[in-house]
Amino acid sequence: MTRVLSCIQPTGAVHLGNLLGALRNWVDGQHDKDVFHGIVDLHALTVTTEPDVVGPATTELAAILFAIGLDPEVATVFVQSHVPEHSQLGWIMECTVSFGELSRMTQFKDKSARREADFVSAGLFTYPALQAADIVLYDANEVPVGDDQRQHIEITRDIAIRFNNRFGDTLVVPEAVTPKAGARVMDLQDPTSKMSKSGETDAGCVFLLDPPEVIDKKFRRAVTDSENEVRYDTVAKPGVSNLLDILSASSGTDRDTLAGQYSQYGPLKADTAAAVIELLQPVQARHQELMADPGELARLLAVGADRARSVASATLERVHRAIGLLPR
Ligand code: ATP
Ligand code: LTN
Repeated sequence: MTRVLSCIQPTGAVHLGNLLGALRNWVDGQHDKDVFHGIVDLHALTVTTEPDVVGPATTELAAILFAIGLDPEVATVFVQSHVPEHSQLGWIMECTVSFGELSRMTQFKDKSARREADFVSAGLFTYPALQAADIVLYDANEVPVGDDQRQHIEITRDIAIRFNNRFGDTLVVPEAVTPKAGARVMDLQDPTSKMSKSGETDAGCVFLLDPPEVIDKKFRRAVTDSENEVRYDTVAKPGVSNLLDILSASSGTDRDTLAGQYSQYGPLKADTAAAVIELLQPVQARHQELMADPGELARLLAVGADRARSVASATLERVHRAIGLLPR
Protein backbone atom coordinates (compact mmCIF):
# COMPACT_ATOMS: atom_id res chain seq x y z
CA MET A 1 0.00 0.00 0.00
CA THR A 2 1.24 3.49 -0.79
CA ARG A 3 2.84 5.07 2.27
CA VAL A 4 2.07 8.76 2.80
CA LEU A 5 3.74 11.12 5.26
CA SER A 6 2.44 14.56 6.26
CA CYS A 7 3.80 16.66 9.08
CA ILE A 8 2.72 19.77 10.90
CA GLN A 9 4.64 22.00 13.27
CA PRO A 10 3.22 22.73 16.72
CA THR A 11 3.60 26.47 16.41
CA GLY A 12 0.59 28.57 17.34
CA ALA A 13 -3.10 27.86 17.39
CA VAL A 14 -4.79 25.92 14.58
CA HIS A 15 -7.20 27.97 12.47
CA LEU A 16 -10.04 27.42 10.02
CA GLY A 17 -7.65 27.75 7.05
CA ASN A 18 -5.50 24.90 8.37
CA LEU A 19 -8.61 22.75 8.84
CA LEU A 20 -10.39 23.38 5.54
CA GLY A 21 -7.19 23.68 3.48
CA ALA A 22 -5.16 20.81 4.87
CA LEU A 23 -6.21 18.85 7.93
CA ARG A 24 -9.59 17.83 6.57
CA ASN A 25 -7.81 16.09 3.69
CA TRP A 26 -5.80 14.11 6.20
CA VAL A 27 -9.00 12.76 7.73
CA ASP A 28 -10.65 12.06 4.36
CA GLY A 29 -7.57 10.22 3.06
CA GLN A 30 -6.80 8.04 6.06
CA HIS A 31 -8.52 4.92 4.72
CA ASP A 32 -7.11 5.06 1.19
CA LYS A 33 -3.41 4.84 1.95
CA ASP A 34 -1.04 3.96 4.78
CA VAL A 35 -0.79 7.39 6.39
CA PHE A 36 1.73 8.66 8.93
CA HIS A 37 1.18 12.08 10.50
CA GLY A 38 3.97 13.64 12.49
CA ILE A 39 3.73 16.55 14.89
CA VAL A 40 7.20 17.87 14.24
CA ASP A 41 8.17 19.47 17.54
CA LEU A 42 11.91 19.31 16.82
CA HIS A 43 11.34 21.49 13.77
CA ALA A 44 9.62 24.05 15.97
CA LEU A 45 12.83 24.32 18.01
CA THR A 46 14.48 26.16 15.11
CA VAL A 47 12.62 29.26 16.29
CA THR A 48 11.88 28.45 19.97
CA THR A 49 13.82 30.09 22.79
CA GLU A 50 11.53 29.66 25.78
CA PRO A 51 10.74 26.71 28.01
CA ASP A 52 7.29 25.10 28.18
CA VAL A 53 6.03 26.43 24.88
CA VAL A 54 6.46 23.52 22.48
CA GLY A 55 5.11 20.82 24.83
CA PRO A 56 1.68 22.39 25.46
CA ALA A 57 1.39 23.32 21.77
CA THR A 58 2.12 19.69 20.88
CA THR A 59 -0.57 18.43 23.27
CA GLU A 60 -3.12 20.84 21.90
CA LEU A 61 -2.35 19.99 18.30
CA ALA A 62 -2.49 16.26 19.01
CA ALA A 63 -5.89 16.65 20.67
CA ILE A 64 -7.10 18.62 17.65
CA LEU A 65 -5.89 15.98 15.19
CA PHE A 66 -7.81 13.25 17.02
CA ALA A 67 -10.80 15.57 17.57
CA ILE A 68 -11.20 16.28 13.84
CA GLY A 69 -11.43 12.56 13.19
CA LEU A 70 -8.00 11.01 12.66
CA ASP A 71 -8.51 7.47 13.88
CA PRO A 72 -5.53 6.26 15.91
CA GLU A 73 -6.36 2.70 14.82
CA VAL A 74 -6.00 3.66 11.18
CA ALA A 75 -3.61 6.61 10.93
CA THR A 76 -0.26 6.68 12.69
CA VAL A 77 -0.18 9.98 14.59
CA PHE A 78 3.08 10.56 16.43
CA VAL A 79 5.27 13.23 17.98
CA GLN A 80 8.64 13.60 16.27
CA SER A 81 10.69 13.78 19.49
CA HIS A 82 9.13 10.50 20.68
CA VAL A 83 10.93 8.80 17.81
CA PRO A 84 14.64 9.47 18.39
CA GLU A 85 15.52 8.02 14.98
CA HIS A 86 14.55 11.41 13.47
CA SER A 87 17.48 13.15 15.15
CA GLN A 88 19.77 10.20 14.53
CA LEU A 89 19.08 10.00 10.82
CA GLY A 90 18.97 13.81 10.64
CA TRP A 91 22.71 13.95 11.32
CA ILE A 92 23.42 11.43 8.59
CA MET A 93 21.26 13.45 6.19
CA GLU A 94 23.26 16.59 7.12
CA CYS A 95 26.36 14.73 6.00
CA THR A 96 24.66 13.86 2.72
CA VAL A 97 23.63 17.40 1.75
CA SER A 98 26.01 20.22 0.86
CA PHE A 99 26.32 23.67 2.37
CA GLY A 100 25.64 25.06 -1.12
CA GLU A 101 22.38 23.14 -1.51
CA LEU A 102 21.11 24.29 1.89
CA SER A 103 22.11 27.88 1.06
CA ARG A 104 19.75 27.86 -1.92
CA MET A 105 16.62 27.04 0.12
CA THR A 106 14.24 29.95 -0.25
CA GLN A 107 12.57 29.24 3.10
CA PHE A 108 15.91 29.66 4.86
CA LYS A 109 16.66 32.85 2.94
CA ASP A 110 13.22 34.29 3.77
CA LYS A 111 13.12 33.23 7.40
CA SER A 112 16.68 34.26 8.21
CA ALA A 113 16.14 37.64 6.52
CA ARG A 114 12.91 38.16 8.47
CA ARG A 115 14.67 37.34 11.74
CA GLU A 116 17.36 39.90 10.92
CA ALA A 117 18.51 41.10 14.34
CA ASP A 118 17.14 37.97 15.96
CA PHE A 119 18.98 34.75 16.68
CA VAL A 120 19.29 32.67 13.50
CA SER A 121 19.92 29.11 14.64
CA ALA A 122 22.04 26.65 12.69
CA GLY A 123 18.94 24.45 12.90
CA LEU A 124 17.06 26.91 10.72
CA PHE A 125 19.76 26.30 8.11
CA THR A 126 19.97 22.50 8.40
CA TYR A 127 16.17 22.07 8.78
CA PRO A 128 15.79 20.44 5.32
CA ALA A 129 18.13 17.62 6.38
CA LEU A 130 15.87 16.85 9.36
CA GLN A 131 12.85 17.06 7.07
CA ALA A 132 14.54 14.60 4.69
CA ALA A 133 15.06 12.24 7.63
CA ASP A 134 11.36 12.60 8.59
CA ILE A 135 10.39 11.46 5.12
CA VAL A 136 12.85 8.68 4.28
CA LEU A 137 12.56 7.10 7.75
CA TYR A 138 9.06 5.94 6.81
CA ASP A 139 9.89 4.80 3.26
CA ALA A 140 7.27 7.35 2.27
CA ASN A 141 6.23 7.17 -1.38
CA GLU A 142 4.15 10.34 -1.29
CA VAL A 143 4.41 13.61 0.59
CA PRO A 144 1.44 15.94 0.06
CA VAL A 145 2.68 19.50 0.26
CA GLY A 146 1.79 22.98 -0.85
CA ASP A 147 4.02 24.98 -3.18
CA ASP A 148 6.07 26.45 -0.34
CA GLN A 149 7.38 22.99 0.58
CA ARG A 150 8.17 21.64 -2.90
CA GLN A 151 11.79 22.72 -2.73
CA HIS A 152 12.20 20.73 0.49
CA ILE A 153 10.86 17.59 -1.16
CA GLU A 154 13.19 18.14 -4.13
CA ILE A 155 16.18 18.36 -1.81
CA THR A 156 14.98 15.23 0.01
CA ARG A 157 14.95 13.38 -3.30
CA ASP A 158 18.46 14.65 -4.10
CA ILE A 159 19.71 13.54 -0.68
CA ALA A 160 18.10 10.09 -0.97
CA ILE A 161 19.50 9.57 -4.48
CA ARG A 162 22.97 10.68 -3.36
CA PHE A 163 22.84 8.35 -0.37
CA ASN A 164 21.80 5.45 -2.59
CA ASN A 165 24.63 6.23 -5.03
CA ARG A 166 27.18 6.34 -2.25
CA PHE A 167 26.08 3.40 -0.15
CA GLY A 168 23.81 1.26 -2.35
CA ASP A 169 20.06 1.18 -2.75
CA THR A 170 18.75 1.88 0.75
CA LEU A 171 16.28 4.77 0.79
CA VAL A 172 12.92 5.15 -0.95
CA VAL A 173 12.95 8.29 -3.10
CA PRO A 174 9.68 10.14 -2.32
CA GLU A 175 7.41 12.13 -4.62
CA ALA A 176 5.78 15.43 -3.77
CA VAL A 177 2.06 15.18 -4.45
CA THR A 178 -0.36 18.03 -4.71
CA PRO A 179 -3.08 17.52 -2.13
CA LYS A 180 -6.67 17.48 -3.31
CA ALA A 181 -7.46 21.17 -3.54
CA GLY A 182 -8.86 22.22 -0.20
CA ALA A 183 -10.51 25.54 0.32
CA ARG A 184 -8.17 28.48 0.42
CA VAL A 185 -9.48 30.51 3.31
CA MET A 186 -8.79 34.23 3.33
CA ASP A 187 -8.42 36.62 6.27
CA LEU A 188 -11.82 38.00 7.31
CA GLN A 189 -10.38 41.51 7.78
CA ASP A 190 -8.17 41.46 4.68
CA PRO A 191 -9.75 39.02 2.22
CA THR A 192 -6.91 39.40 -0.27
CA SER A 193 -4.45 37.70 2.15
CA LYS A 194 -4.77 34.11 3.28
CA MET A 195 -6.01 33.48 6.78
CA SER A 196 -2.90 32.96 8.87
CA LYS A 197 -1.98 32.83 12.52
CA SER A 198 0.69 35.44 11.80
CA GLY A 199 -1.84 37.87 10.26
CA GLU A 200 -2.17 41.50 11.37
CA THR A 201 -4.83 40.90 14.02
CA ASP A 202 -6.77 37.95 15.42
CA ALA A 203 -10.03 39.52 14.21
CA GLY A 204 -9.54 38.11 10.71
CA CYS A 205 -8.54 34.63 11.83
CA VAL A 206 -10.99 32.04 13.19
CA PHE A 207 -9.25 29.62 15.52
CA LEU A 208 -10.64 26.11 15.88
CA LEU A 209 -11.00 26.61 19.61
CA ASP A 210 -12.67 30.04 19.47
CA PRO A 211 -15.93 30.03 21.48
CA PRO A 212 -19.13 30.33 19.38
CA GLU A 213 -19.74 33.97 20.33
CA VAL A 214 -16.22 34.94 19.22
CA ILE A 215 -16.70 33.11 15.90
CA ASP A 216 -20.02 34.87 15.40
CA LYS A 217 -18.46 38.27 16.10
CA LYS A 218 -15.54 37.66 13.74
CA PHE A 219 -17.93 36.79 10.87
CA ARG A 220 -20.30 39.67 11.56
CA ARG A 221 -17.35 42.07 11.37
CA ALA A 222 -15.92 40.46 8.23
CA VAL A 223 -14.88 42.99 5.60
CA THR A 224 -17.03 42.84 2.45
CA ASP A 225 -17.54 45.71 -0.04
CA SER A 226 -19.77 48.72 -0.56
CA GLU A 227 -22.11 47.06 -3.07
CA ASN A 228 -25.09 45.05 -2.05
CA GLU A 229 -24.94 42.04 -4.29
CA VAL A 230 -24.04 38.47 -3.33
CA ARG A 231 -22.04 36.98 -6.19
CA TYR A 232 -18.91 34.81 -6.38
CA ASP A 233 -16.10 36.91 -7.84
CA THR A 234 -12.77 36.67 -6.03
CA VAL A 235 -11.32 39.71 -7.84
CA ALA A 236 -14.16 42.21 -7.52
CA LYS A 237 -15.68 40.78 -4.33
CA PRO A 238 -12.99 38.97 -2.33
CA GLY A 239 -14.76 39.30 1.03
CA VAL A 240 -18.13 37.99 -0.14
CA SER A 241 -16.45 35.21 -2.15
CA ASN A 242 -14.49 34.14 0.91
CA LEU A 243 -17.71 33.90 2.94
CA LEU A 244 -19.29 31.81 0.18
CA ASP A 245 -16.24 29.53 0.07
CA ILE A 246 -16.28 29.05 3.83
CA LEU A 247 -20.04 28.46 3.92
CA SER A 248 -19.71 26.00 1.05
CA ALA A 249 -16.81 24.11 2.66
CA SER A 250 -18.65 23.99 6.00
CA SER A 251 -22.10 23.04 4.71
CA GLY A 252 -21.30 20.97 1.63
CA THR A 253 -23.55 23.07 -0.67
CA ASP A 254 -21.81 24.48 -3.74
CA ARG A 255 -21.02 28.17 -3.72
CA ASP A 256 -23.06 29.21 -6.75
CA THR A 257 -26.20 27.66 -5.31
CA LEU A 258 -25.45 29.48 -2.07
CA ALA A 259 -24.86 32.79 -3.84
CA GLY A 260 -28.36 32.56 -5.34
CA GLN A 261 -29.88 32.20 -1.88
CA TYR A 262 -28.75 35.55 -0.50
CA SER A 263 -29.48 39.11 -1.46
CA GLN A 264 -27.88 40.78 1.57
CA TYR A 265 -24.56 40.49 3.36
CA GLY A 266 -25.96 40.32 6.91
CA PRO A 267 -27.73 36.96 6.54
CA LEU A 268 -24.76 35.53 4.59
CA LYS A 269 -22.43 36.44 7.43
CA ALA A 270 -24.81 35.08 10.08
CA ASP A 271 -25.33 31.78 8.24
CA THR A 272 -21.61 31.35 7.58
CA ALA A 273 -20.89 31.89 11.27
CA ALA A 274 -23.63 29.40 12.18
CA ALA A 275 -22.27 26.78 9.75
CA VAL A 276 -18.72 27.16 11.09
CA ILE A 277 -19.95 26.98 14.69
CA GLU A 278 -21.85 23.80 13.82
CA LEU A 279 -18.81 22.33 12.08
CA LEU A 280 -16.52 23.10 15.01
CA GLN A 281 -18.88 22.23 17.84
CA PRO A 282 -18.15 18.46 17.86
CA VAL A 283 -14.44 19.13 17.31
CA GLN A 284 -14.34 21.45 20.32
CA ALA A 285 -16.30 18.98 22.44
CA ARG A 286 -14.00 16.07 21.59
CA HIS A 287 -10.95 18.30 22.06
CA GLN A 288 -12.14 19.25 25.51
CA GLU A 289 -12.71 15.61 26.43
CA LEU A 290 -9.22 14.67 25.35
CA MET A 291 -7.63 17.61 27.14
CA ALA A 292 -9.48 16.57 30.30
CA ASP A 293 -8.00 13.08 30.02
CA PRO A 294 -4.24 13.49 29.60
CA GLY A 295 -3.71 9.78 30.23
CA GLU A 296 -5.83 8.84 27.22
CA LEU A 297 -4.10 11.38 24.99
CA ALA A 298 -0.71 10.11 26.12
CA ARG A 299 -1.85 6.55 25.40
CA LEU A 300 -2.95 7.45 21.88
CA LEU A 301 0.37 9.16 21.21
CA ALA A 302 2.27 6.20 22.63
CA VAL A 303 0.44 3.89 20.22
CA GLY A 304 1.47 6.19 17.37
CA ALA A 305 5.06 6.47 18.59
CA ASP A 306 5.38 2.67 18.87
CA ARG A 307 4.10 2.16 15.36
CA ALA A 308 6.28 4.95 14.00
CA ARG A 309 9.35 3.62 15.82
CA SER A 310 8.94 0.12 14.49
CA VAL A 311 9.25 1.47 10.94
CA ALA A 312 11.85 4.15 11.72
CA SER A 313 14.21 1.89 13.63
CA ALA A 314 14.26 -0.64 10.79
CA THR A 315 15.19 2.13 8.33
CA LEU A 316 17.92 3.52 10.57
CA GLU A 317 19.34 0.02 11.01
CA ARG A 318 19.39 -0.43 7.21
CA VAL A 319 21.17 2.92 6.85
CA HIS A 320 23.82 2.03 9.45
CA ARG A 321 24.40 -1.29 7.72
CA ALA A 322 24.62 0.32 4.27
CA ILE A 323 27.24 2.80 5.51
CA GLY A 324 29.07 0.06 7.34
CA LEU A 325 29.06 1.63 10.81
CA LEU A 326 30.54 -0.75 13.37
CA PRO A 327 27.62 -2.68 14.94
CA ARG A 328 27.50 -2.52 18.74
P1 ATP B 1 1.90 30.98 9.32
O1 ATP B 1 0.91 31.97 9.80
O2 ATP B 1 3.06 30.76 10.27
O3 ATP B 1 2.28 31.15 7.88
P2 ATP B 1 -0.18 29.25 8.74
O4 ATP B 1 -1.25 29.62 9.68
O5 ATP B 1 -0.23 29.78 7.35
O6 ATP B 1 1.19 29.58 9.39
P3 ATP B 1 1.02 26.66 8.30
O7 ATP B 1 1.49 26.02 9.57
O8 ATP B 1 2.00 27.25 7.36
O9 ATP B 1 -0.17 27.68 8.67
O10 ATP B 1 0.17 25.61 7.47
C1 ATP B 1 -0.29 24.34 7.86
C2 ATP B 1 -1.15 23.80 6.73
O11 ATP B 1 -2.36 24.58 6.59
C3 ATP B 1 -0.48 23.84 5.36
O12 ATP B 1 -0.81 22.66 4.67
C4 ATP B 1 -1.11 25.04 4.67
O13 ATP B 1 -1.15 24.88 3.28
C5 ATP B 1 -2.52 25.05 5.25
N1 ATP B 1 -3.05 26.41 5.32
C6 ATP B 1 -2.57 27.42 6.08
N2 ATP B 1 -3.31 28.54 5.93
C7 ATP B 1 -4.30 28.23 5.05
C8 ATP B 1 -5.41 28.97 4.50
N3 ATP B 1 -5.65 30.23 4.85
N4 ATP B 1 -6.22 28.34 3.63
C9 ATP B 1 -6.01 27.06 3.30
N5 ATP B 1 -4.99 26.31 3.77
C10 ATP B 1 -4.14 26.87 4.65
N1 LTN C 1 8.64 21.95 6.73
C1 LTN C 1 7.23 21.66 6.84
C2 LTN C 1 6.93 20.75 7.99
C3 LTN C 1 7.57 19.41 7.83
C4 LTN C 1 7.23 18.40 6.89
C5 LTN C 1 8.10 17.30 7.16
C6 LTN C 1 6.26 18.32 5.88
C7 LTN C 1 8.60 18.92 8.58
N2 LTN C 1 8.90 17.66 8.17
C8 LTN C 1 8.03 16.14 6.41
C9 LTN C 1 6.20 17.12 5.13
C10 LTN C 1 7.07 16.07 5.40
C11 LTN C 1 6.48 22.99 7.04
O1 LTN C 1 7.05 23.94 7.49
N3 LTN C 1 5.21 23.01 6.72
